[in-house]
Amino acid sequence: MPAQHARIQSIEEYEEAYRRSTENPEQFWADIAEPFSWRRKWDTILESDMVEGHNKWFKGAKLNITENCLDRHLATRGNKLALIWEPNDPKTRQIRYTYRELHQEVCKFANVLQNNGVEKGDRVCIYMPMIPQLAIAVLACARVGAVHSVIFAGFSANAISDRVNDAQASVVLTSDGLNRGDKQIPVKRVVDDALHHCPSVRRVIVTEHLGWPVNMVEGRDVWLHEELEEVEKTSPAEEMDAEDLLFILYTSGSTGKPKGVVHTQAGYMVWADYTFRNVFQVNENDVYWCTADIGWVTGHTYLLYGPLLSGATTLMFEGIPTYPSAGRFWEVIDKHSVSVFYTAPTAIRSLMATPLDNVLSYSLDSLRVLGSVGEPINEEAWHWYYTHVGKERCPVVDTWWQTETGGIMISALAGITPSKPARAGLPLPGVQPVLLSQEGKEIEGNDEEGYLAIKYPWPGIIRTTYGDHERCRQTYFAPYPGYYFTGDGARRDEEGLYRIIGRVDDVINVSGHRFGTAEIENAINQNSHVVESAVVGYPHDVKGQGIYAYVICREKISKEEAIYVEASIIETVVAEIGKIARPDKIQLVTGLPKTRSGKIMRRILRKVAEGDTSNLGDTTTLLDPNVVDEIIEGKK
Ligand code: 6R9
Repeated sequence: MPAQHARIQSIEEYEEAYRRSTENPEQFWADIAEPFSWRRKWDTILESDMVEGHNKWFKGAKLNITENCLDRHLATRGNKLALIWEPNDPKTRQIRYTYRELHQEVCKFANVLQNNGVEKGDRVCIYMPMIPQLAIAVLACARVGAVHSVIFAGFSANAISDRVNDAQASVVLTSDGLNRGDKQIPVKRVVDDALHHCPSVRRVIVTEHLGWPVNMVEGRDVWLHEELEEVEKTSPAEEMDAEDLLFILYTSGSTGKPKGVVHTQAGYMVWADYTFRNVFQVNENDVYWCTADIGWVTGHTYLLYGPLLSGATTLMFEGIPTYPSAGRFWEVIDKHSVSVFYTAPTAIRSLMATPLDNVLSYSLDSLRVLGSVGEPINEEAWHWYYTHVGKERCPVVDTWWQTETGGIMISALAGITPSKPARAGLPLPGVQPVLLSQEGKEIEGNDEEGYLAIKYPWPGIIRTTYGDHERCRQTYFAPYPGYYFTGDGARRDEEGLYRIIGRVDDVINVSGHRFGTAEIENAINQNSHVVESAVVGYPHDVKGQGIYAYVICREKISKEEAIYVEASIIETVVAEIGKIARPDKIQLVTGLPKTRSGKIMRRILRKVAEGDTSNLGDTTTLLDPNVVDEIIEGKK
């Protein structure tokens, strides 16, 4: 029998765990799952069809994930800090919750949800800033068995209504407003706009945060603090089946609208906990800080579920890295003695661009482990992070994973398996990565490159795309039947460590946020000036990739008019998706390089956007090769 939630502690233990996870995966995961708190154990460990994309883990088991995040810890960790909340403005009050207090807050919120008619299986959309009530709301949904769908609070009203309608949510949780650096944003107003087009929503529960007056719709909207006045302090957790839905999280792909990635109860729980514990090597006294917003998958798995499942202390930050100064991250680390810090390369690069004193004036003594996620970390950023933040004594874990994988797939285990600049490293136990050729043949050996796919299911694998399993099958399982296809290209270096190269599909990664080029084009095309557009990514010093849009307008636009037209296009994208998808460069063109069959040759557009026009490759299949010269001349 393995020890309670044992952790891999040496390279030999890693190798042994990896071997066991491939030789007998079912026994391996049964052992890992054993110490959780189950209302009923499973009948089978895994039922899998990797051609159709049907995977069921721990079938027949019954549980509630919040009993594992909270109740299970009360006896031994009741007075331990579970959640530390650091506000946007360092001069205002931080808030701390012990496990006992967080448990009570979640129970109270769960009772509010039930008093407002939320039942097991209902979808609840959450559009909230990074305040404690967001974390509590997510857990409260899980406690009552509602499916949470968190929408990042930077998305526009249109993006919200698309997501609310796709999930047919009956309840929306929001706040009056949010702080972002020196700005304040009226969140409730955005929700009100969105809900004009959402007939399924019958209740909106509003958290007071800024104390702003908001419009409350009679019969639909209620204040959280008023609802909390009358509720009980305890709430029995709903008993869930292993494969009941836990959450939906929308993410962009190469075609169509964002899709609702679905994760379920037991597999996600086991995967979140296992990966968190082993990658970050968190100890009982650590203070762990993941800077991601709960609106993204990193916030779900590694700010909330992973740390709480492991009984760790997790820090939640409302603000941004540059407010009130570019030393804010480092100040928070010193203030709370953060020992494990997990952030994104884009944040590191933006801070690298500021004077070094911003980081050197903090001690950062408490740090022990550093993590990176969201996009490839370039060597320069890796070295800066390792040297100036980690003082060359903290291992850097470069964690590769995706919304669809639920948790970390390829990464060093801090201080145990090799960590090298620009390498995610070795796969976690349970993960069987392969490199495929375009034809789908497995590429053997090291020092090779190919499409990254996973050949065996792991507990956190995507279960479906909400309401449309065919889309899930088409996107992830049909490209190479029998494999989960990641959409990323990768290289296995001489030592067998994986290096992620980037997307091989029409997805771009801007500051760690995924967008489909088609999604941004659709938004641009909503603008009344626009006939057609083509969007590509290009290398950007801070964001990783920037958004470059080529746009054909209806009428001829003079140089003077162009400024206004471009501003209007940006406005349209902000309204359709949100500020995070704003194009960095817009080039008005009269034509796009198309083949005779009408396909846009994006390869050429990418080259021009990169500023590399020396070798555009074969352009003989173009309908009108002159278009290319015009585009090169007009490059921004
Ligand atoms: C967790 C998360 C997933 C895509 C993924 C890949 C890129 C994430 C990375 C990385 C290189 C890393 N990505 N982590 N690329 N090294 N350590 O980011 O999920 O938002 O779904 O994005 O991000 O391209 O396919 P998600």
